[in-house]
Amino acid sequence: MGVKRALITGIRGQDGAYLAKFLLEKGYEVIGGDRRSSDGDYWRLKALGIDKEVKIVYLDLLELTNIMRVIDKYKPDEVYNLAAQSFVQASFEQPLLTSEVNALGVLRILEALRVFMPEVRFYQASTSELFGKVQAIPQDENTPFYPRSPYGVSKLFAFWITKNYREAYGMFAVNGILFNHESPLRGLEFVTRKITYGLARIKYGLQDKIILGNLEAKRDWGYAPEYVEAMWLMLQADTPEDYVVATGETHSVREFVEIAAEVCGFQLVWKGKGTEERGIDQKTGKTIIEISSEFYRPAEVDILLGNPRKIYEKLGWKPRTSFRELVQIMMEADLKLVSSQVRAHRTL
Ligand code: NAP
Ligand code: G4F
Repeated sequence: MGVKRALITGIRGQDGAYLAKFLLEKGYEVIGGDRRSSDGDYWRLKALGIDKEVKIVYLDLLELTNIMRVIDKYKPDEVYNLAAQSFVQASFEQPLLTSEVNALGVLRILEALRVFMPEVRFYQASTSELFGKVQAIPQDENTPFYPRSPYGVSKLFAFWITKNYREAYGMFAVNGILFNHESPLRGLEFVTRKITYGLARIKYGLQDKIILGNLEAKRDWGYAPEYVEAMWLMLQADTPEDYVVATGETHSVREFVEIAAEVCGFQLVWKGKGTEERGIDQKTGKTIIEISSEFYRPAEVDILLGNPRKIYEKLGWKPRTSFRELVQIMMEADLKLVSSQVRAHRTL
């Protein structure tokens, strides 16, 4: 068999970059779908040293004919649909756009594949947000869904339409129900990276504090490079099935802040309650964390905790990085990043 070709939508995102690197190392030819933006900056691909190795094509999930032409032209063996409006908070502000991309966008790809390449292997980036107001703890493949945001509801449609095309047309189309996964390449709007980048900037005197929302929310946080391996494994399986991908541990936003602050060298103590609560660095007496209702969600997902037993038993996948190691990796990467930004600014 010749070189395998993979099409990754959302190539400019966190997972797109790690998956592209992983597939290139496996000898794949990687076509990266980019919806096109005015900056044209592939900083994540550059950070991984693969910006020259990925063939970039313009691919927007809003436009069916665009998707059809790309699929017909490149005829990929595997399609990984990672493109999405992926920020839950923004989905409350842009519910229609979120649904156009995350729900109908998936149907557009499936329709194009049904016409041009029904034999393809298709991965849909489903999410633990489907469990939302959780109906059981921990959550596995049999736990009923109860999404809590326009994002979650849009991904619910995507989950079921993927399953429907598998059952109706016999396509190899699967859902990876991935719990939160983070890395130094995570977007700055997500809470983990907001914390590590913000603390690094405070350390270097570039900002005074970070303003957060609900510190009690709990997430099952894993390390992104390991999660893209699970995506690939799902497409190599003998039969198309849906899998939960998680660590099996849950931690609060508060715990994340505390470990990141410790790695950063702060002595964090909490004072006050609710939106009046403050995180103070005992060494300097300065407030470095504040709370604002601006960052609370209209409907919150209080706790996510996944059970990854099925993917371990059937495909041999398991997480390798602990929660503390994850925080440490992200915090150290942001300290290095901000330090290099400060040095670059000084030499200007
Ligand atoms: P991400 O960093 O936000 O990347 C998503 C990518 O989708 C971005 O590069 C974005 O392009 C692109 N995109 C947005 N609208 C598009 C459109 N209309 N057409 C084509 N591309 C579009 O997200 P991620 O963390 O890598 O996550 C990858 C996927 O997994 C997403 O579908 C997300 O919902 C899902 N997921 C993520 C997690 C997690 O914890 N990371 C967990 C479960 C599921 P721009 O770069 O131009 O904005
Ligand atoms: O980092 P977050 O924005 O991620 P969230 O909402 O869990 O969604 C991420 O994971 C999903 C998988 O479960 C993906 F499907 C989705 O695409 C995305 O990658 O927020 C995590 C928690 C929330 O409970 C939020 O209320 O942190 C809480 N939080 C507290 N303060 C905050 C903040 N979140 C953000 N973004 N910013 C804050 O200041």
